[in-house]
Amino acid sequence: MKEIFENLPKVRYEGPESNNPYAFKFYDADRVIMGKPMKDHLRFAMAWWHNLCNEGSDMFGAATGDKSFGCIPGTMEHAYAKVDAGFEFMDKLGIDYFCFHDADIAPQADTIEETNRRLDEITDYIKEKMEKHNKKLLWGTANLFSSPVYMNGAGSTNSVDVYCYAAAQVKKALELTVKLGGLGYVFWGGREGYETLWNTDMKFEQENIAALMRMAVDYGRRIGFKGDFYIEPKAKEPMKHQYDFDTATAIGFLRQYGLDKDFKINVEANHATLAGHTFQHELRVAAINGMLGSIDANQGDLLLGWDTDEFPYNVYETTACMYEVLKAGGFKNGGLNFDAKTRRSSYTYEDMFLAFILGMDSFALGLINAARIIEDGRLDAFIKQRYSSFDSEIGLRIRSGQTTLEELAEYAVKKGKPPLPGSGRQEYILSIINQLINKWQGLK
Ligand code: XUL
Ligand code: CO
Repeated sequence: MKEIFENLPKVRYEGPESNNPYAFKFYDADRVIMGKPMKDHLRFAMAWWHNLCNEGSDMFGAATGDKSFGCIPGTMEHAYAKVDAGFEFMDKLGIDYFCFHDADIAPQADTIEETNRRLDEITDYIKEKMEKHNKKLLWGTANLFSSPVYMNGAGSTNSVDVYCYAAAQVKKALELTVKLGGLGYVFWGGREGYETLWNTDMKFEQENIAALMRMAVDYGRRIGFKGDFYIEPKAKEPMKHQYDFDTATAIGFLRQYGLDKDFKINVEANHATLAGHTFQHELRVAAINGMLGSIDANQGDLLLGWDTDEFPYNVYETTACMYEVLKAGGFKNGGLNFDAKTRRSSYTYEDMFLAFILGMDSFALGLINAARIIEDGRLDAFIKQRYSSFDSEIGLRIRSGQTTLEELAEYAVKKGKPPLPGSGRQEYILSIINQLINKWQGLK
């Protein structure tokens, strides 16, 4: 088979001193960190849509890149070429996982039957390639937002015909996910939200979304899907307000409709900042609720109010992310999916490689730093000490729910006005992080 990225090499680790643009400076797949190889901590995935489909068009201008891979777009020949390109790309970058929407892998036809036939055909080929190249499906999903019929959402639509059309797509996408041994299935509520409340029955729409998810869980489990379902929260864009605004909102929704046993959260960095949170905040909320499932690894631009989906380069952020992941016990079914695209002006095949090298090295650094912060122990010790007044008799009674407001009030009267609760030492804590982030032990 003809190589597609023929002038681009297999990317290898050369270490922090290397000036080779096509080498990893920090991602050393087999290097063991806290008892596990880097690749097993990070579980990098390629997003089919950005890497193999997106050509850089935006609201103001046409595509700058070319992902035709020598074929006519919209044909099955093109779909096959994308598979070849994707697997060659993953091999060359050393990426073990991928994620896709139904609409990314085969052109959609006018009828559901023909679309599904095409999906069956292309997934036969993807399956064959997965076995040959030893790649795995991190998660699958259905694109329930691009078609004009989804202008008012899929689960949240006002049209029962559109709702059923969406159900047909979810059913098929689940079947494909199972066929390819997928570890997860994502619901990103692209247009599940509203533009104005003056024409919207919010309760009705949310009940319908929950019902669609319930049916997906029932069907998925019936056909043998053992992985995790995910909600991927996003505050806005494309809708003015999306129902899965942030992790806390999504968890509340899952609990309200009894979906919390089957669903976890797929946290996306850029979506966190769109909700006015840090990436770390979203990860922590998911983790403390036992719902940190998977991550869409990208980065937003705080000066821009939209989903720029940049390749992550902010090592402080990747450090915070990997700290949360390590503290939560690491990924089980999830991983780091680069839901990221090269800038419109970075339109060549070379840029695709350089972007992944940037992202993978940024997360490798994040992992190294996070492990160092945990192994250093000063943060944990400080946090333990900070709450240590709760180790007292009354504190333990509060923690175990064995006290009353009256008892606490009596205690307070006896003790009198308390002293200040102790310094949070924020500046000191941040200086420890800086010290550890800049300490390249084990790296020349
Ligand atoms: C959009 C987004 C999606 C989901 C999958 O902002 O993140 O690509 O990850 O539908
Ligand atoms: Co995403």
